[in-house]
Amino acid sequence: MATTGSAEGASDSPALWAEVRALLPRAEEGLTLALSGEVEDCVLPLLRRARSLLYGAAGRPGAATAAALERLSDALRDYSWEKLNAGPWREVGKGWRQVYAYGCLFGALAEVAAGRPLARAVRLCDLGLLMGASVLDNVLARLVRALQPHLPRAAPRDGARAQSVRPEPPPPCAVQHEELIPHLRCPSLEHFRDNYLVPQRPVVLEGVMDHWPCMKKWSVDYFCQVAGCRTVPVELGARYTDEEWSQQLMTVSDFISQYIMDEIPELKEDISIPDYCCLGEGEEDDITINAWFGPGGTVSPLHQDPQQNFLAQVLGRKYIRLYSPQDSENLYPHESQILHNTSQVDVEDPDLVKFPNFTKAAFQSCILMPGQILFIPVKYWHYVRSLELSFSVSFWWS
Ligand SMILES: O=C(O)CCC(=O)C(=O)O
Repeated sequence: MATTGSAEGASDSPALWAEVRALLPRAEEGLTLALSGEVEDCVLPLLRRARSLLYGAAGRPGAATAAALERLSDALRDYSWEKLNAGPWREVGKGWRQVYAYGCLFGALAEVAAGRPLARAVRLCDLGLLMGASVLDNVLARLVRALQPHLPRAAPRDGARAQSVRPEPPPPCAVQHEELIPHLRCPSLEHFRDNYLVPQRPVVLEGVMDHWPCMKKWSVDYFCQVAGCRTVPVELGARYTDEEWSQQLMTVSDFISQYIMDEIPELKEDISIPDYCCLGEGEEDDITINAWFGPGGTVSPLHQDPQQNFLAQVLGRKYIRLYSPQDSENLYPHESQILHNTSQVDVEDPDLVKFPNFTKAAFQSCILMPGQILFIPVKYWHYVRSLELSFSVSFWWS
């Protein structure tokens, strides 16, 4: 139930504090502050001090306690931020990421305790989720979930009505002189396994996602309403191989308003894991679900991934080309470790002087329409260009 009092959703309510406080262990000893990696000794007293401030207050902490908690949060976040940015990400110790998550947690709690608008508390939780490592049974995810209903829902964009009726998708544009990826309507599990999964052949699946709520609900206005205040990583640039490509953290609203005109549970409730994933060997929890949201013209350069992929198209159309892993040599992968899964060739405008063997590589293509799911076998090279504003969901499974 929303108890918001300001445009940004105020937290000035004892009931909200009680709800938030209930997410933490009851007793101070329960909040062990255990870290799964070494950190410098000077950090532990700060963590312990923040914990005792939280548990020292009988009810909602007063203004002075909230301010002290905020200062400790700033110190913990500043210090661990340095460590997070000191070298390659894979070398950052988990302990430092947990310290950052604790810093964000204490900061978000200080915001709620101080009765301030909740947007900053939500931002701190998102930063902790993105850059930190899980603490206290993923308390940041639980906290953001508790705060979100108290935020006001963003109004639809200027002059736009929330779209309840989705526009008819534009007719498919023809892919000429190209070998088309076969299309199939709801094949049985056995048929899919024997003819596509086992021989590792791509296929576009139709009718499989018709019943997913996202097919009726998702629109740009819906994203603004449900997730407008959430912070997500955004890739800036037409393609990640470009020099000027970069990543930035920003809110969904800012992204949508700046660029169209990243772990959001409400949107996940509107999709289903395709039944075909049960043919894999991994557990359902091991499936990685990613959302791909971007304006027309966004390109994912030709690359390969180490898992099977179902790419489900919800909004807009995408032009997709697939090349078999057997053609890898003709696709000129980058030599650097970080980009070795990405081709150097600009697929739709290849430099054949530099990459003469590229013409030897055979490919299949399709225009993926809303409601269709493309099966991309393990390590199949894929190139994707959005033909208009597009939202897709990928499921990486093994
Ligand atoms: O849709 C896209 O732009 C890229 C999708 C992709 O690369 C993937 O699902 O692995």
